Amino acid sequence: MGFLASIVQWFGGLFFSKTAEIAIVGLQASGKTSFLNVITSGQWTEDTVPTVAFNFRKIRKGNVTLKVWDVAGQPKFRSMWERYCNGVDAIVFVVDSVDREKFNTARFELHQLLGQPTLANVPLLVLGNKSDLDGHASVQDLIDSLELERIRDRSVSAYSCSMKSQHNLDIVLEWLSSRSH
Ligand SMILES: Nc1nc2c(ncn2[C@@H]2O[C@H](COP(=O)(O)OP(=O)(O)OP(=O)(O)O)[C@@H](O)[C@H]2O)c(=O)[nH]1
Ligand SMILES: [Mg+2]
Repeated sequence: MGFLASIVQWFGGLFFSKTAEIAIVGLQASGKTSFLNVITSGQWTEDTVPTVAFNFRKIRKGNVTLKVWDVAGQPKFRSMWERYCNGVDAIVFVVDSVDREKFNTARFELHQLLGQPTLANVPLLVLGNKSDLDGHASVQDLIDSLELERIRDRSVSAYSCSMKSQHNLDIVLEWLSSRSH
């Protein structure tokens, strides 16, 4: 890149930097905190502990700043999801795509959340996590099991991914960055 171009880009980063605020929700042990750790540090760590309440981080990617709320997934914390999702640019709903016994609960909690009038129209990204493990559900399985076709008042995207192998995380980060303004 030429000197002038790099100066222009540097100023562009200062003056045209954009922000997206994101809330990550989903059942316990689906991999929300692992996601936050991987996008913050680029590193996979096995030893997460169940989140109490929430984690918050600001992450800079190029000229986009992501403000990320990672909200706890255990039943006693789920009534807090709406509060953290209120006013964000996107909701990320993480599912353990191997733990099929929990798909019904995941569907219930997802539709319950999206039914909140305060969250109307907020774009949704569904992540079927743990694609590194055998027997994981496909994206189509998730669309069917979570009844994503029923959601008509907002844009919905779904990807299969793995925090451990970082499968599809580039696409996911691009999707999040594209919510910035
Ligand atoms: N194999 C595999 N394991 C994963 C992956 N992502 C997360 N895990 C594991 O799943 C478990 C739960 O991960 P967390 O990130 O703590 O889950 P969480 O959704 O934040 O859970 P809560 O904070 O309780 O809501 C941990 O043992 C992780 O190591 C993945 O992509 N592949
Ligand atoms: Mg967590």
